[in-house]
Amino acid sequence: MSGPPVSIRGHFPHKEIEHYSSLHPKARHLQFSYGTAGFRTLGVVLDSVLFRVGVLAALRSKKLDGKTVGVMITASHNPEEDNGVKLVDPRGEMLEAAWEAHATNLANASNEDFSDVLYDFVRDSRIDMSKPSRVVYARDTRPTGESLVKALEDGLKAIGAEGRDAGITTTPVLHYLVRAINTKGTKEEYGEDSEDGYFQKMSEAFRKLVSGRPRIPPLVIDCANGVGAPIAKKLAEYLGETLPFVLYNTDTTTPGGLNNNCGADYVKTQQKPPPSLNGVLQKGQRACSLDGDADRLMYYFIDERNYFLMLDGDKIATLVAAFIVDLVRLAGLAEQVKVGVVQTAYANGASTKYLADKLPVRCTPTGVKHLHHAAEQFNIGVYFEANGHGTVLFSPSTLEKLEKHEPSTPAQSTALRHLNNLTQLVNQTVGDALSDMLLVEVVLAHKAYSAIEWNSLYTDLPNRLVKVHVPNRNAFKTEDAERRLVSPRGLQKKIDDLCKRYDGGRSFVRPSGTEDVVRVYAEAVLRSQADELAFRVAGMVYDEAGGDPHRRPKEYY
Ligand code: G16
Repeated sequence: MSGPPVSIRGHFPHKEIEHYSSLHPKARHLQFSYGTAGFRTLGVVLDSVLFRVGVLAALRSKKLDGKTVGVMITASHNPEEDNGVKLVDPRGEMLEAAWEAHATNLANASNEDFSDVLYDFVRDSRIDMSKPSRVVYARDTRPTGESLVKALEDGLKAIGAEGRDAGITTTPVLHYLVRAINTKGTKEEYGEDSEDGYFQKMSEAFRKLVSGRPRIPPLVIDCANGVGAPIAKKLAEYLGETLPFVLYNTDTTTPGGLNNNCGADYVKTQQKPPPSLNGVLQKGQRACSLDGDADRLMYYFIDERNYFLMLDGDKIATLVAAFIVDLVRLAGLAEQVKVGVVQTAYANGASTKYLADKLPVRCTPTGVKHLHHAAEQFNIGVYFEANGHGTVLFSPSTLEKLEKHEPSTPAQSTALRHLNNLTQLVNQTVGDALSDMLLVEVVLAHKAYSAIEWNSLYTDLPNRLVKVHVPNRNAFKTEDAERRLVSPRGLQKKIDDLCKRYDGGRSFVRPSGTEDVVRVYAEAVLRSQADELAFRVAGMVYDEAGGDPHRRPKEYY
């Protein structure tokens, strides 16, 4: 007879938990929430969260029969004073959604209750405490990272988990390591479980894919003064002359430099190159920006008229998806392998139109975790957020097809070889700026496209992204993949009415999951109209949220 379990299996380490927990007390007034990409706030207030995340990661591993779970300490695109932490499941994907709520509950338990709340969680989740527990963790270059690692390690000690410190590295490397560790020795082996294995796998695939093509001109890379800098330097050694890099914003030690006036988010939101690249870029020269943990990528160039043109996540998705569709057709697999694209509401309307004429396109809420799951529904799923976060997923059955398919012509055989190499080049665990960058360079080399030709595939609708600081962003709730507001009541109707007054006008509002702001997006046929629409909607949001009229930002109409 099986009823609800009255006690847990194995030993629950009450004493150790109470001891270590007392070293990492939670401040009473703070509340934490596992958002778009884990916990993210000021680094100095995260000590208790990191300890508890260590405990949770250790338990997640036990729940998954001792598989290795990952923990990444980063706040990615946020300013340097912020930090954050997210968990990575055994295949290198984001933490299962149901556990996000557990993470939030545990992070908010009072110091007195923590041990009991944890005991109840272990019992209710039927976690067998006698199972092994393994966690691999890494951090970016933020100054608060070092002490947060210590807090995390205390969480692992409290449960008796085996920890592996992957040091200072990028988020995508950590995701790669998690999958590589868990697939080691299986037929799905993902690669050697080390940073060297990551570089080897990517650079070998890249060399094969560009072999026989004309020499690639140097690429300017803005490393956001973050962990992308040392990792890009190492990658440069593996690539040698195959793809020369010119690295900028590589200073990871001067306080305040991270993501400051540089990086992918700066470029995307300011719609201009980092000031440090002024006068550096030749007309037509390709440049790109990484973000603070190198999981986002933004390309751009200066055209003949000296205009700045941005090749964002949407442009990357269209370039890559069209290339893959061609290869699938050339390999003789068009009937068996279906390619689809996943975007969010931030995708430029022109990109969606361009893609939807050729391929199935899906829209999900913001957050890689949502796009990733939607992309898994395709044989080959290309997913990118406009902010430059994305990758390509090849389903297990597609990988098998690509391996077993018998080409009937030399052209089919070449296309098939390229596809197989792409599966090695792409980091399929998560968006990866460096892997995506190599992917873009491969496509440009194959198509013999310059940045100008790439950009001319379609013309972006002018758009504007505005951050609005409000007293309580949680008052804003959305539906329909975040395209419509359900609360505050009545605001969506006002936005709809306003949009009708602009040719091609589209705008939506959603609370950020990584910053304490509400985001407003707007696009229209004319640049001036897109700007006006964005700032008008931002003004409405500000007023609706009860923002102080004296602090109403000036540029809002
Ligand atoms: C994270 C997520 C992305 C998301 C971004 C912004 O990126 O991984 O999927 O687009 O936050 O989210 P929000 O608009 O909710 O703040 P990153 O690069 O900061 O880890």
